[in-house]
Amino acid sequence: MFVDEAKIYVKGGDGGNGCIAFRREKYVPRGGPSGGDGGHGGSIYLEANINDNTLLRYRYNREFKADRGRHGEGSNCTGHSGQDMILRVPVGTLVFEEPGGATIADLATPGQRVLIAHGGRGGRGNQHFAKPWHQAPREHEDGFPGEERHLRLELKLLADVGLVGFPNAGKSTLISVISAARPKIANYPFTTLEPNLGVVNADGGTGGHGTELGRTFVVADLPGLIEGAHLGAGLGIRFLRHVERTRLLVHLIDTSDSNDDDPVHSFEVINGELEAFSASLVEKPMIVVATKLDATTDTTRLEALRNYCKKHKLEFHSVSAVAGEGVKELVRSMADALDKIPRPAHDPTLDLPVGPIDPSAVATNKAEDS
Ligand SMILES: Nc1nc2c(ncn2[C@@H]2O[C@H](COP(=O)(O)OP(=O)(O)OP(=O)(O)O)[C@@H](O)[C@H]2O)c(=O)[nH]1
Ligand SMILES: [Mg+2]
Repeated sequence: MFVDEAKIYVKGGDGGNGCIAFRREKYVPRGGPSGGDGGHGGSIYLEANINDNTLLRYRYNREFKADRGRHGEGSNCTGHSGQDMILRVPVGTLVFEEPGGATIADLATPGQRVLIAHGGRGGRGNQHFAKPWHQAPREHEDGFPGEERHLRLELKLLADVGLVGFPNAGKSTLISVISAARPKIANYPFTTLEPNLGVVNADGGTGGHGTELGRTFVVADLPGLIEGAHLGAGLGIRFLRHVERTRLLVHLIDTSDSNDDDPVHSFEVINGELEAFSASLVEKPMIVVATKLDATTDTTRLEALRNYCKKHKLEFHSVSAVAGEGVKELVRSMADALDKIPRPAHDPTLDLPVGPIDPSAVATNKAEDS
């Protein structure tokens, strides 16, 4: 199941209380205060994990509390600190504060880690309150509470190219021939219910042993759009957030004999839906692709679309994913187009300071995987 939104509650561990104690030992009269400090509470971090691609694990499990620090003890013993907790999220997860919705972090690079809930500091024991004129202090500090927060996690897949179009346009078939992705392909609308990602190599090599790796980019195959999707028709437009971060849209239109819709009208309908989701989507560079060339004997619709694109200065391709015709050229054009479009700059204000991490917590977390 693909889950791209989750709400969680996190709470750093409370600090342990400081202790009141006095040194009591034979032959040591008035041994002085010896109350140890409380341990610090564990903190909670989010970490972008390359092996996750959904927020599913936060669907049922929403509350996370880090360990508290242990209380201080006599003989100046400091309490143990609570273990830090690391929550793994897919790369591309945005973190928002609830309520208010302020953006806290954008976990866009694999392995990136941000601190989302500080553990509370441990309280000081009575040893810290001794003064020359106050040698038997009975004061101590309680531990400080851990930070608590309600957060909303939102996954926006990180892909370079987004495939959009009507259902059955051939989006999944295209991604299956240009990448290793193997989405379900079938001759009925809404075969694809959730986005699929595929890595495409533009310059030939497969990346296998002994082959040259050329330019590579990530393509996202999206569920089909229909007229009125922004009003909830079909699968709606919610999943379009996954193309918000792409740099290039590839718009597929079936101009084969089996589809007698006016391709120019289809093109405009889909563009209208993209615009209804966000104006930024229609401003993205776009390549228009007429699909199923092998099944096209009547080329009037194909030519009408070609002319329309020429008039509107849109790059146009016609391909057959099944027969392989034009696919290589299309892939190369995608790579060429991407070369010209700069990657969006990373927003440095979203880089939260990452505090020291309890190494034992990291070790435990890794051990869980193996
Ligand atoms: N002849 C021919 N058929 C194709 C070609 N590409 C796709 N098809 C067929 O068109 C149908 C729909 O293909 P999909 O790739 O599932 O279409 P889609 O755009 O992913 O559809 P949704 O997931 O429903 O949005 C399937 O029956 C494919 O076999 C092509 O190049 N030539
Ligand atoms: Mg599909």
